[in-house]
Amino acid sequence: MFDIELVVGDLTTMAVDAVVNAANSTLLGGGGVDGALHRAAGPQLLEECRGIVARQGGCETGDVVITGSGELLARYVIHTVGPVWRAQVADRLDPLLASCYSRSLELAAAHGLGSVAFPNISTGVYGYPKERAARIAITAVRSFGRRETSIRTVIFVCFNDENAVLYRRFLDAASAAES
Ligand code: AR6
Repeated sequence: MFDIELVVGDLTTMAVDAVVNAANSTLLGGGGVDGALHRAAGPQLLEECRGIVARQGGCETGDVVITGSGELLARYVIHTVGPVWRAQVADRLDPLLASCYSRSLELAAAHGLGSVAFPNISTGVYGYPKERAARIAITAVRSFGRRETSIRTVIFVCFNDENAVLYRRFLDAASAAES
């Protein structure tokens, strides 16, 4: 199991091997953390995303692509697309959100990366209930952590206190259950 850390702050300032972007399927930027990452990274990031779009189209919900990071401190950006919340089909959405986390880590491991920082995917513009999303994120990351890979540290970066409180509670409960 790798270390799982919780940070309350701004993903764009994280000095890690990869930051994960909560993108949309066009990969061409947007609001929220996506807009913040593109602004901080500069035009190089959008250029690389355009290259991916030209080669393979965009990115499906639950899928991932990797680019360089422009002017960010992080070395890479892993772009993933979370599901848009719709209560009527919640059971079909949960595995897609879990896939954002597990496939991001798979891609990071395939590149031999050691540290990855995640935002709270889908909990902003895409409207996922925060508690439900936090449980899914932590379960997916902890379950991936049983594998032997290059990854040593995963950081959940919460931008607001509501998410931070949820993550702290669920992470503490998971550690207590283990000891
Ligand atoms: N650092 C860390 N977390 C942040 C930051 C930041 N700088 N800014 C926002 N958050 P969202 P989504 C948090 O809306 O719900 C975009 O337009 C925010 O508080 O960024 O997956 C994309 O292009 C929330 O908890 O992503 C898509 O169209 C979390 O990041 C769409 O939004 C995710 O909120 C994706 O929606």
